[in-house]
Parts: sequence; structure tokens; C-alpha cells
Amino acid sequence: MALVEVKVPDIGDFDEVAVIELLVKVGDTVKAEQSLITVESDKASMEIPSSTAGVVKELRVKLGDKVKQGSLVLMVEASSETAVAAPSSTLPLAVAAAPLATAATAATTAPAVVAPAASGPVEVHVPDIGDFKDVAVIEIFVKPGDAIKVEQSLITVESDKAAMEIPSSAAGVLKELKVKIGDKLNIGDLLAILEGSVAAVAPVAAAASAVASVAVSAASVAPSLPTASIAAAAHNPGAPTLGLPHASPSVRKFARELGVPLEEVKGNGPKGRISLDDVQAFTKAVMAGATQTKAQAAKAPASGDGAALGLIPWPKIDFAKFGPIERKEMGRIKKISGANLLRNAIMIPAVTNHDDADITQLEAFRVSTNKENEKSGIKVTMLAFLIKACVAALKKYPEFNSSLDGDALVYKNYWHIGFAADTPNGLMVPVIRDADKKGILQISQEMGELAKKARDGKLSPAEMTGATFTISSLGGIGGKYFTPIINAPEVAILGVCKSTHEPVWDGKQFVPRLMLPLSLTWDHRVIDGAAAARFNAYLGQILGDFRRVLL
Ligand code: CAO
Repeated sequence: MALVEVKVPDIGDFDEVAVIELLVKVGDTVKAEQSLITVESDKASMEIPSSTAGVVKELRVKLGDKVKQGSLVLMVEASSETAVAAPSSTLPLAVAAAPLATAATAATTAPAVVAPAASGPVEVHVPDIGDFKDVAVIEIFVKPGDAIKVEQSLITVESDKAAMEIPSSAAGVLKELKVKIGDKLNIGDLLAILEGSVAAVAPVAAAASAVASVAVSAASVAPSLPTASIAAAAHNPGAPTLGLPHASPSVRKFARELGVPLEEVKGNGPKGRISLDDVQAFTKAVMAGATQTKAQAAKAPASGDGAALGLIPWPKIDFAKFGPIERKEMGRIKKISGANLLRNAIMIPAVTNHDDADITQLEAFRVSTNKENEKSGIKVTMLAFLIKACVAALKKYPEFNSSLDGDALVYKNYWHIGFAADTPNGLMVPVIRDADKKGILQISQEMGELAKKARDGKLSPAEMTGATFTISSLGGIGGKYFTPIINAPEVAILGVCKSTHEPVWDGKQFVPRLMLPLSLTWDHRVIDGAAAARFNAYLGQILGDFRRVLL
């Protein structure tokens, strides 16, 4: 079996186009016309097909290489049943050369495609795009009111082999756009109406530019395309790509099939090019809930419509029917925290254990400490003791200081404790970093500063991230118990309510003790009920007698 060289066919006078994708590898069996690599100029990306069928024996290009007509792409061991295709004669789409050649000629002469220059309305039509039929509009770069320059790209159309930008044949202000995403276009279709044309219509340049893009793409399946037919199109300087995501036609097609918004995918290829892997990684992240598309985020308001969960729609009630109302948009922080709380409430199998801690001695100590430190200006709070006590419990029960990562648990060897702060703008959670290394006075002082910053809306993102466990204290306000929602990706949260004096049986009699209500919510995927009960019991012991921390 013969080894056959597969070379880059005639791709017009596009010199030195970069290889941006390798679509096959050594050992692959390829069919004639199967795409082997994707190359890209600044206006078009195109897939280069194999001129023969067989098994890939050697790849002669790598990503980033610059290739042109005649460059060796790979060596194929031709399969016995397939005749080696002569690069310029046997491929079926060599036929494309004829219409394209005609197109180029037509472009120079055919005013029917492009309306002549005028000061009134000017129609912009699809120029000759070779024998590509019914190409879909996949991007629109302009909108009514935009000032359009000659040759400025108006839309991108795409066949299954190439994406191409269609430029304007005239300058002026866009009055009407006659196409929308998804429309199928052919030569001569009306694209747009411009008004107040400020420059002469440039039928040759514009039409040729589009022909060029298509010709190049056609070249991928029509190796014998005459260079002459695209000569005018080889350079189309200055036409902006206007935010077009940097991806090859096959990647675009793949993304569209999956419903992936390509403009939201981060490209990791050269110059931010989006590869198939990038689209797959994005899809996986969305499926795992690690990221959201903009459409999903917009669809997930704090109230949630529940459609994604198959729930019946949220009741829509005209409250004004029952009495006077006033509608106020929720603030940014409430919207953000609402969406987070909703996700955490739905996704975490959370259980809450309630318990009481006897803080009679601790409160007496706190009050006397504050008296002694009156002049320092630092007020020691119960929350500071709670933070310290929680660190001790987290160290004893490390899974409470962990996070779920797929099927693994990430244990954190640092103890950053978040505390919920009620602010005029909504709930915020500043973080005391390395609480294990700090004393009660320092924690109290930092908490006071962070709580003030939170109320003033001055917390930095760094001051609100990295918590390993959170405490939500309503102790200064009231209440008995509540069920706090876990601050994902943490796995537990402690809710604290107002301490009250209660009669406690000491074995002989009821004595008045100051009891602090604790509510521990935990993620049942990570923590079991027994562990939660032990955590609460240990926390209670420490709060009852802080000397236990030393044991
Ligand atoms: N039991 C009884 N009294 C308590 C108490 C408790 N558990 N915790 C605090 N107190 C007392 C304090 O001692 C203080 O009394 P004095 O003024 O007489 O000294 C008073 O209540 C006010 O305390 P505080 O709430 O201002 O201070 P703090 O350190 O306890 O809390 C902070 C600070 C930022 C947590 C608090 O201001 C706050 O925002 N709490 C609300 C948190 C919240 O909204 N959680 C719900 C989240 S879920 O929606």
C-alpha cells in the first residue's frame, strides 16, 4: 500500500495561515474529504480535507505552524479500495471552482447584487458566496442606528465547513436589518437598508471580500479552486471582527448543538481561541453546577421559578386587587445572596440539631473582662468566645471544617470563621482569618471593625471569602432556635440565639443558669447525626468551661 502525501490545496492567495486545530492523529483512519486540520486567517477559518482515504502514518504539522498551498500536512497509507486522489482533479467539489470563478467575475460587474451608491436608502444584499446555499446567520454585529462603513462586517454566516463574515457594500446609517439569527441566506438576499450613504458603494471590494471567505472555505473541499477567483479577496484589512468568539466552524457547530453560548466560554488556545476541549469543559462545569450560563443566572432570581426542578409555576398574583401596594426592586446584595441561599437550600441535604450551652460562668467572665478593659475601647463579645470555641470543636471534628469536591472531601488546615452580619443592604458574611491563632481580644476588635465595614458597605471581596465555617448569631436580637442555611461550599453552620436564664436540674434542685440556644445545620452527605450531636455536646462543654480547650 502506497504512502501518499496530503498537502494543503489551493486556498487562494492566503499565505501563511496558522494551524489552529489538529482533527486527526497518527493511526486514525480517514476518509477522502475528511477534515484533517483547521487553519485560520484573520477573516476566516477553514478545515483542510484529506485528498485520499487511508490510515494516518505521520503528521507533518503541529499547532501554530503556518501553512500555505502545497505545504505537507500528513502522510497517509492509502487504503486499497480507494484510489489516491489527484490533488487537483478528482475531488467532487472541484466543481465549486467554476461558480466561484464566475462569482469573482460577476462581482466585478454585477450591480444586481449590490445597490449603487446613492444618498437615499441603499439596499445591501448578500454578495456572491460561491455555490454555498442556505447558509445560516449565526451572528449579527450591527443594529439599527449604527454608522456602517464600507466593508464593515455585518453578519457571520456558517455552512458546515466554514464561517464567513459578510461585509457591507455601502456606507451609511443602518435603518433596517432584514435578517435575524438562524435565517438561511443565499446570494442576492436583502440584508439591510442603509440611509444617508456617506461613501461610494464599493460593490467589487465588498462582494469580493465575501467571495474570498467562501472561496477559502470552498478550497477546503475544492483543492483545484483557481487562485484567480479569489485574488481580490486576499486582503480585507480593517474589517472588525466585533467580538466574534475565536473558534473554528466545527467548534461553533459543536457548541451550537449543545446549546453552549460560545461567547461565555473561555478559550485556552493561542490568542484565547476556543477549542472543543474548552466547550466540553464549560459544559461539564455547567452540568456540575460549578458555573452558570448568563441565561441560567438571569433565570434564577431569589424567588426562583422552579421550572428547572419540574415544579409548578410560582403563583402570579395581582396584589393590587386586594389593597394598595408599593413595588421596590431588591438591592444587589439581596439578589446575590438570595440566589446563593436558594441553591444551598435546594442542593444540600441539610439537617439541624438544636442544643443548649450553659454559659453562666462564661458570661460572668465576659462582663468582668469588659469592666477591666473598659479603657481599651475593645468590647469583648459572646460571639468572639463562640468563634474560639468553634475552632476547638472544628479541630476535634475536622470533617466540619471540610468541603465536598466531587467524591472527595477537602480538609482545610486553616480555620477562617465567617460571621453573618445584618446590614442595611442585606446579609453579609465577613471572615475572621486564622481564628485559631488569635486571642479573644483581637477577634472582638476585628469583628467590630469588619461588622462596621459591612454596615458601611465597605467590605472587600477578600474580607468575605475563604471561610471554613460560619456562625450566624441572632443573640443580640432574640429568638430561641432557628435553622440557618449552610454557606456552601462549607458543610456546617452554627446558629446562635439569645441566652436566657432557665431552671436547670443540678441533681438535687433546679438552679438558675444562663443557657445559650445553639442550632447546628450540617450537610448530611459529609456529616452524620451522631457526629453533629457530638460536635454540639463538645461545643457546649467548652462554652461551659473554657479550660477544656487546654486539654
Ligand atoms: N444572648 C444574649 N445576649 C446577647 C447574645 C446572646 N447570644 N449575643 C449578643 N448579645 C448581646 C450583647 O451582649 C449586646 O448586649 P450589650 O449591648 O448589653 O452588651 C447586645 O446583645 C448586642 O450585641 P450585638 O449583636 O451587637 O453584638 P454581637 O457581637 O453579638 O453581634 C453581629 C455582632 C455583627 C453578629 C450582629 O450585629 C449582627 O449583625 N447579628 C445579626 C446576624 C444575622 O442577621 N444572622 C441571621 C443570618 S440568617 O438570616
